[in-house]
Amino acid sequence: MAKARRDKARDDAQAQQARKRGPHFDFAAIEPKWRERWETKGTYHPDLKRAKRPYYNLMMFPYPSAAGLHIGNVYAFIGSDVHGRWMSARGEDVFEPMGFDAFGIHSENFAIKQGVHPAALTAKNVAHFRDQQLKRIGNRFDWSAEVDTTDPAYYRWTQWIFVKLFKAGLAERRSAAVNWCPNDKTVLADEQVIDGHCERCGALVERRQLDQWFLKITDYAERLLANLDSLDWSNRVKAAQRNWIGRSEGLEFSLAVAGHDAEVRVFTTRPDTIYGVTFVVLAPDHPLVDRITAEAQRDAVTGVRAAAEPVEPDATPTAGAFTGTYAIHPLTGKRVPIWVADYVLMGYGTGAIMAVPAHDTRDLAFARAHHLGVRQVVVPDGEAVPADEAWTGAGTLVSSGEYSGLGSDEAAERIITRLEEAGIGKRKVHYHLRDWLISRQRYWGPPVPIIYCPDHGAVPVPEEDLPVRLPDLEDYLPTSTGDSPLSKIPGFVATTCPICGKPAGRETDVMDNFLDSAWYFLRYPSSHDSEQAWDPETTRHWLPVKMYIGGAEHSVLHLMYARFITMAMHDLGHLDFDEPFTHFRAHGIITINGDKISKSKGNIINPDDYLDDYGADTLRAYLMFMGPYEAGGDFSDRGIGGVVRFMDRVWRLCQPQRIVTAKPDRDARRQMHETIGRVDTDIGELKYNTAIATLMGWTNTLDARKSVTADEVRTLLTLLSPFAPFVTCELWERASFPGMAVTAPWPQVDSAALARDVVTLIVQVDGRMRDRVEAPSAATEAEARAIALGSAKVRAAVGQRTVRDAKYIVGRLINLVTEE
Ligand code: ANZ
Repeated sequence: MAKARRDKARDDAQAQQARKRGPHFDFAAIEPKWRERWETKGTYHPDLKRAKRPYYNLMMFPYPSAAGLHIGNVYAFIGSDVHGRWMSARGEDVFEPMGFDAFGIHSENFAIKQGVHPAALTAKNVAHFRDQQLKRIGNRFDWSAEVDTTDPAYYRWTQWIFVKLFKAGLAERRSAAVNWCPNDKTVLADEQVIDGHCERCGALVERRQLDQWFLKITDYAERLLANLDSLDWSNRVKAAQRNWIGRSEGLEFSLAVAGHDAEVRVFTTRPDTIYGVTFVVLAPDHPLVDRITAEAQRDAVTGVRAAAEPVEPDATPTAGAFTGTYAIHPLTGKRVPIWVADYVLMGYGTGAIMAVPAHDTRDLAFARAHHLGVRQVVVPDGEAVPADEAWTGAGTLVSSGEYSGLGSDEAAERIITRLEEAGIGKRKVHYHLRDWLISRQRYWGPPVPIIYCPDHGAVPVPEEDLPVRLPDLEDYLPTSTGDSPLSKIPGFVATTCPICGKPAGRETDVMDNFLDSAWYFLRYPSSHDSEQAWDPETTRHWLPVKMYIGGAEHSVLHLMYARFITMAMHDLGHLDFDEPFTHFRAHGIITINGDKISKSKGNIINPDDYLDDYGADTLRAYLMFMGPYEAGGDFSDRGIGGVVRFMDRVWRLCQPQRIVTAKPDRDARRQMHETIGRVDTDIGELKYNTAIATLMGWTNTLDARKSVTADEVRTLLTLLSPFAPFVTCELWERASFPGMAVTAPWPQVDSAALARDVVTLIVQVDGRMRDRVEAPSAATEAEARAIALGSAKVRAAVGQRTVRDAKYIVGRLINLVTEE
């Protein structure tokens, strides 16, 4: 008992201590009061049908983990909210929804670890995220539009999108060598494999040949690339997308196979190096391998095929075998050996290459390992080639027959034309982008809505029968055979063919949760619509999204998929725009005392503690003050102190007894309007840190005076409200201003007020600068002349001469012109 009491006393003292670090006003009472007020008034709920100036302000919805929101999420959401609040103050009808991306392996793996059903875990996590965390951070969320991707009322439409894509030929099932994570027991999309390892769990990924569902995003490669030019997105994200799409122009041509009635087709981006070909390489799973491999070489080739694993991008390629067969070089007629090696991938280009070791690093490494020839055909202009390296740049051709002496570009053009005319080659563009593999042999996702009929094959579930509900399974653990857990449920699998009514079986794979998040922004404005995925009119009203803010780590996954789904839905007549986000900005990331945030470093920051100790406004202002929003910043306990003092100062300054009704004098007005101008520009450019610094500076100036005017207090509270919505509303109310700080119109800069009363004039005598003098900004020419002549330096320069004329630039300069 005594110990428990002692512990409690200690805890109380600590809590007290913690509280003292925060601002002195009673934020714990102020926040719930305003939260409730905003909710009752529907302050953040725009009229989705009739809003006059719809402005869709989107942020990336979280996946609700058991650990709760982390400080990085909070940083992202608050920065986006500041933009939304600023836009709202500027008169836009801002729609700022929030939801939960709650399907997927993350949630499922965690559920398995905890021994809880994913549905139960998800419900609990969602409630915690929404009620304990998101509602406290002070964002202007419109909760009436909330979506949860695991809700059948949502995933019904995810399945509907799949059916639409299937009917349009954009979803197809095919056997493919896929990435298999032995730890997560599921396939992974190429994008989820980082340097040969599972992006999520880090396990070494295996290759398996399996039947899988793909969405044909590659049909859209060119458009996904071309449209980027017209999007106002962070440049680094556009660059990442361009790189991921990987457009590559080159030549595709065929080489005859000696002794076989066959041809090898290769793709090269360097036709100028064609005379340097010393061997040809086929991917291990290239269809020609079996046909052309000589008996004596069969074992060696089979060995390579069996071992073939995805090659890590930078690994030195050495594994390979000679097929015993030769190809005929189309220009020289010489025989070059055909090899099989795993550094050539079946999934890119033609799955076969002409190898030019003198000019390609990987070909050179392979040639060295297998003692194959190296033949230099391009010499760099001016630079010396290191003897042991491949020269991969352009240059002048040598040892290249009639093309010797030409530059790389011209030679390439002529060689392409020649092979085209000979009918064996073609100019060709290839893309690195792969089709999107969406089937998962897991439980926690929307089932792929397909039925297999013995007579009709894969038949989509009729739209009116959607959703195909995910059954409530006791045993939802993944299997190691590649079969999904749903295949263990006869009651789920057994169904009838929608076409002929004969017994049929359901597809048992579920869909990648990147499909859930590829369209959630289309659902928010229509979240209550039970008849359709989105209401066309509401969609037209609100979309495309005006501003999307999120992490750069989603550059090539989520953002590419969302663009693809939007384009496809547009082409199928369901949307009248084909790009979902006209503006996208990537926010920076937060470090903690200079370190990356990570569990292993033990430096996880729980935003709840800061909300408890400092309140939402101070946490918001501090996070936004840490650095330019697009660059991120460093979180430290020391740094937050300055923001606490700032908030306390604002609190004291804006108390009713200090506010006078007089108009601010000229100087004070100028300061106020300079502040408005700077804060407005900085918020617009997401430079929240300097906006806050400007407000701090102005607050100090105001606080040095005995009283402040109502104009100044109103302006300060409005400018600060995007960062600190609660306390600004409270002070606004105490000052008896009408309305609320968060709905007050954004102040406009009065440029007349910016003029300074006194300016420094440069005084020239006959064009030479002689002095600087202070003069009223509105001084007439005669006044300015008199003031200039008041300077001893100027008088000395004029000497005995008389001033004949003057050139006067108001506010800047006066030039006195004397007689000869
Ligand atoms: C001959 C050559 C000579 C090449 C040279 C390069 C330099 P990007 O830019 O990525 O498109 N390649 C083609 N298909 C391949 C495949 N399936 N697996 C592995 N490598 C493949 O690269 C195209 C170049 O990568 C092609 O041009 C080909 O090698 C190789 F001095 O052809 B090159």
